[in-house]
Amino acid sequence: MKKLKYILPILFVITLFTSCSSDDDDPVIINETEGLTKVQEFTNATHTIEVYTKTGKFYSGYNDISLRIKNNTDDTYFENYTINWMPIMQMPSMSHSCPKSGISKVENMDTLYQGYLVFQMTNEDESGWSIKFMYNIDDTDYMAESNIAVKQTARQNVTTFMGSDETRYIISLVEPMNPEIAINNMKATLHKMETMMSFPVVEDYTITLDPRMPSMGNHTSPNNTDLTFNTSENKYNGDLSLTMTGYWVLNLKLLNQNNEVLKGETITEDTIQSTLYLEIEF
Ligand SMILES: [Cu+2]
Repeated sequence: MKKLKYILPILFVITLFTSCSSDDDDPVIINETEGLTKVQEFTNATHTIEVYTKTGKFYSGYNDISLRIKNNTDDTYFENYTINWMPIMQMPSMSHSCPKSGISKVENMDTLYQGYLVFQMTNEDESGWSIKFMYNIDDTDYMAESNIAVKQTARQNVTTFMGSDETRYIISLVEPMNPEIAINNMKATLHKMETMMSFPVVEDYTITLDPRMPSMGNHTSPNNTDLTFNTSENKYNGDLSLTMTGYWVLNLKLLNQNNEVLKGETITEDTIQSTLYLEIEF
């Protein structure tokens, strides 16, 4: 009995040690959808595409979207395939798509794929949009399609506008999602509307930033920086300084590669808001 007293703790320590080691042959089980909430499933005869976001909903503006494809016959998830999507908004007289990324596998994950969509508008009852997925598993093409619900956000986190170059652009707010009283890392997307169905990323422009609080004499904040294009993220990055909680207007100007202003105005005593802006309230 005395011996057992010592052997048990030793065994326990050995177990701890072996279960913590990450040898290649024992698979580390991670929940790949942790922190995500399923929005809906797209089902066809053979597969179920599970679509996830952080909130479990689609919103107007920028949406990070994750997905995985389940085999309906044995409930396993596929690890290698190619997939693309076509979001469509059906309007009374015409239909159009929206800015979108490609869909690629999340680094260090087996089953989870990721991309983004920017819904530039939505109907009050959340209707109008659908997504069609086209994908290929082991040299066979498949398709799954469904209507989706897109909620309108309270504040303007996306804006569609005509530039002075007669091109229609879309800017969406990516970050901060949870603004703080601090210098926030601001990210935005910039796409142009080439056709109703094609919205390529616009590179190497500049988006100037002047955040203001209309309720408090339209004061600004120190240490903001303009947004410039980041090649690795394919988005625009800058610093957004927020000195207090409340409602802020992020006044913007869009400049092309020659620094010509395509849209927006400098804030002065007479011009209290740019015609190009986003909103934040926190
Ligand atoms: Cu529309």
